[in-house]
Formats: sequence, C-alpha cells, structure tokens
Amino acid sequence: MLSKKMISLLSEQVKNEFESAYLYLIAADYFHSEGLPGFASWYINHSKEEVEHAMIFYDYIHRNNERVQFFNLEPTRTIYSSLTKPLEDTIVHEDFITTCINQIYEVAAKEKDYRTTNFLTWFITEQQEEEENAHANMDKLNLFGNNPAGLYLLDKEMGNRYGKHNKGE
Ligand code: OFO
Repeated sequence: MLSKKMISLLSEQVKNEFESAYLYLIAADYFHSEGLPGFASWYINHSKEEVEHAMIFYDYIHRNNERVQFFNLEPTRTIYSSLTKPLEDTIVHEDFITTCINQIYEVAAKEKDYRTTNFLTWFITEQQEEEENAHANMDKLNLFGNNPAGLYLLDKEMGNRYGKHNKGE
C-alpha cells in the first residue's frame, strides 16, 4: 500500500524521468546539427533509457493498485551554441535526479514503506552510474574536443559505446 504522499512523489518522478529523456533528446538534436553522429547516437540511446526509467516508476505505481498522477512537463528548451553546454546541463540534471530519488527514499523510510525503499535501491545505484557517465562525457570532451582529430575519434567512440554496453558505460 502506498501513501497519498508517496503516490504523488513517485508520479512526480515519472515526470522527472520524462524530462530527463527530453533533455537528452535536445542534446542529441544539437550534436546531430554539429555533425557529431556518435554523440547524437549516445544521447538518443540515453534518452530511451530515461523513458524506461519513467516506465519503471509508472509500473511500480500500478503494481500497487494505484493510478499515476500526471504533471505538466517543464523541460528547458535550450538553444545550444557550444559542445560543452549540453554536457554541463546533464551533469546538473543528474544531480537533481539523485536528490529527488534520495528525497523519495527518505519519505519512504520515514513512513516505514520498506517495499518502496527496496524498489528505490536500484535507482540509487543507477544514479551513481548516471553521474559517472555525465562527468566522463564532459572530461573526454574537455580532453579531446579542442582537437579536430581527437573530436572525430571521440565521436566514433561515443557512437560505439551503447552498441557494446546497454548502459552507456
Ligand atoms: Fe533516469 O537517470 Fe538520468 O536522469
């Protein structure tokens, strides 16, 4: 059984994850326009992963015989003009998502809703990976992005990464 507060928090996380998907898609669109198909592919694949996250929350609410509350999406429609800005935005956004997951966990623990704390454990681990990916992408771009040959090879690597590892590692 989920409390009303928990249904609302979990539903809001459905929205947050769809906003993540939108953010990654905006980045992919920008990288496409910059002639970087590898980056675009990585960000499209990651956008799909965010939709999967949203649906895990959606399914969890339904498996508990409750209905999802829907909120308006509030994505920031950034017009990018530098390669690093979308990467900065995803770092900030993943920190925000980590905070959201931690807050839901805290409420669940306070309510002794151990089913939900258990459910959230996967997301706590996942957020470690999400933050690592966001920082790794930025680090690599900072290292190789200023050199055309380096950027070309990095783009190729970005395009291959999701092919080899489902999680974009
Ligand atoms: Fe859903 O993990 Fe990123 O935002």
